[in-house]
Amino acid sequence: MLLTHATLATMTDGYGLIPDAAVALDGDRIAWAGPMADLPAGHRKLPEHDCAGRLVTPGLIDCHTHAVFAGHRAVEFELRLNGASYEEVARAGGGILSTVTATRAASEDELLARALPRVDQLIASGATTIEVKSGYGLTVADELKMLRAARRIGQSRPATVRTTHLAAHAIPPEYKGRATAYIAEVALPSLHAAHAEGLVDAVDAFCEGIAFSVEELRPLFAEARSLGVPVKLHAEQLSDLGGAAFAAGHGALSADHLEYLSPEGIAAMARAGTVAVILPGAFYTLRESQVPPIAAMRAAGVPMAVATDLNPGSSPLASLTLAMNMACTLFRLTPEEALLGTTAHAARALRMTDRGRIEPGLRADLCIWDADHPAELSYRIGATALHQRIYGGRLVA
Ligand code: DI6
Ligand code: FE
Repeated sequence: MLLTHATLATMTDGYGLIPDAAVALDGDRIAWAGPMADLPAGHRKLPEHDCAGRLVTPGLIDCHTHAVFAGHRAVEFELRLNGASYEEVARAGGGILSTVTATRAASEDELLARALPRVDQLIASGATTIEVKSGYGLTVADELKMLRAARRIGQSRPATVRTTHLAAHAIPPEYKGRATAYIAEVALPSLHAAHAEGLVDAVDAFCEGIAFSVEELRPLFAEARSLGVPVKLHAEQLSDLGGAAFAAGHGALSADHLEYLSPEGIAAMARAGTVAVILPGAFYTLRESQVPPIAAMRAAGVPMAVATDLNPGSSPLASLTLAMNMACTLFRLTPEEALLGTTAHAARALRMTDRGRIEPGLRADLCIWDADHPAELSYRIGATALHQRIYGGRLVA
């Protein structure tokens, strides 16, 4: 296929804008991209798809979601707006553990069926690659069930799914006060079993006062390293526990959230090349007031990605373009940084070197937008300007 008359944002150097451009696709790969006037004769005979001046970008990448879960937390949302505190909600059986209870009770098929409509919303906002974490099972069997359901999303939809083991997300009631035992008896065995089944693209954990400390996570990250699996970390979301520096010390692909990131954490991430994944949906939902240190990360050259954090508690957000809008308005990212955050930098956060930019040899995952400038993707609130996606070289909805 040959895309013609595209306004191309290659994302190779900032936006990497090319007006009146062509993109030649060969199977599931990009064969050539550049100005129409320079199109090599060999590509001119390909079946043509006229973009009529529309913006064409790499397919968007959501590098942080918890899209597999059962139940919802809308009632808890309402209780909080009627004055209940987060603690009261938790005592009444709400909070993250209510999602764990619902997820344990659901079958793998049910989890898949509930995840697909959410994934369809992400796809409708331009996603072609989606990362999905476990972390609501918290037993060996239930973590495996979540990861198997997550893997099947990629077989059911035209999108690539990366699965992340997040057994160290919360401490279930049966391990209350025994975080170290939980890591030894559930997190490590579930990692081994899931890795043996080919279900683990990365290992993640929640480093926080209400979850796990750096010391408690050491054995998990050591095991991930010995299995050759990359790590990432939910770090500095609600407080500064030194999680980002700990993760960077393990060569982490990313550290995520980062509202309370310290200058030492920034320096460690810059040294290790760890991507900062910015999650404005959780900031917004929790009415957080501490903004991540965007200017300092920018100055230190830390690459920033933007993701939805799609989950039932802190971020029921299923639009990547809305996440980009929030990153700009709430965190002062530029629209160019926001789009790098859902393309080139998101690919890096997933260690996927074959996507996120429009360049010969990379995967032909593209979005065609009803827009003529890439800033429009971040500028609109909620409405999506997606015209069509191309996934693996094929036009798809
Ligand atoms: N940080 C979050 O914001 C989510 N997980 C995490 O580690 C919250 C997940 C939930 O509330 O269900
Ligand atoms: Fe998260």
